[in-house]
Amino acid sequence: MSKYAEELRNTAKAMVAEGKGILAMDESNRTCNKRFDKVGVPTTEEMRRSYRELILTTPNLSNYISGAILYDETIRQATKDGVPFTQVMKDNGIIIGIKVDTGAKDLAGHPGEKVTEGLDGLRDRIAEYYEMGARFAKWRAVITIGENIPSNACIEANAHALARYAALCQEGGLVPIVEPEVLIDGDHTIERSYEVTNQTLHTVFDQLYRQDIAFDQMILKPSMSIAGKQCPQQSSVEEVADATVECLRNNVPASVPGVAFLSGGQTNEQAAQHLNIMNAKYAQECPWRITFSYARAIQQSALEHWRGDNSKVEEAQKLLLHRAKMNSAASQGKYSLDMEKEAVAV
Ligand code: 5MM
Repeated sequence: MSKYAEELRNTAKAMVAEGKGILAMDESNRTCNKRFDKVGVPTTEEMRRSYRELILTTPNLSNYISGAILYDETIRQATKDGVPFTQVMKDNGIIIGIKVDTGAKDLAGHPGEKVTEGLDGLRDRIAEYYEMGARFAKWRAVITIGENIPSNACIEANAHALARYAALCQEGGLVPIVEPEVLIDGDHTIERSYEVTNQTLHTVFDQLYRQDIAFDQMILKPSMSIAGKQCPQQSSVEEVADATVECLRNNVPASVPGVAFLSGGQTNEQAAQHLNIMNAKYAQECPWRITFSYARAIQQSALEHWRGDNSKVEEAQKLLLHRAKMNSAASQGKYSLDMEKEAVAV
């Protein structure tokens, strides 16, 4: 048992507290620059710092957000007035999280498939992040659906790495967010998405069990069971919610405190609606909290409004807060599309 067991249990519960979700702002420089490029923001370290300051200084963010996942560059940065971001988060009651994987790389011998790397030196990095105030971590595995993929080799290699990462986190005092993402890209049906997600979650929990992970000291960050973006037959909101919850029930131990979804390229409204129906329909019968750990479905409208213009910071923060509020409502089954009309005066 980890010497941090009690702290880990308490942190995991706080991460998925009623009405709260996790803000993913852990884009690597490459991903962040890609998002900046699309909206014409210069891809410099200073612009990434300014953008992350905009996010972390959003007034009242902690009403809806329990914790935020940072990237290595971000956890070392500070506001323009010199206050470390970690201090801003502590002052605002937002738990500090850190992405510790070093990215999804080509899986040898398996064209079109990826395996996530980052185990080398991870024990020391975890110790450093803990000292800096981090209390949870994240590692994302990427599973692609396509012709004859995913292979068992891909699912197993990623599940094994996730389990070894989770063990190191629990040893070092960080709650592991275990994120096996089945990509939404492609023309696969919802049934195929369910099948692959089911196999992936089954394999991941088998590996977590084999590595002696304490299930009550971790958070699962899965993708939803949903038709591929290019599939001609798109499912209803209810079909996605039903398939997703069924898949979780088949695989996720009751002692896991929370399931915090990624948005995976869904629109803002889709991500909120799916989360909402899952909660409205199933929250009472599910043992874990069902909430969000969205990046794009919280940040995108703010980024598009800001576009690097500092006179727009306050307005962008209102847009960001609005999305956090919508998803908070969805995590309690209290969201409706009408709420999108709530005045966001920008
Ligand atoms: C799937 O991506 C995660 C959730 O984001 P969305 O809600 O937008 O799907 C996110 O935490 C992701 O891991 C980072 O944004 C991207 O990290 P990399 O390592 O790919 O730069």
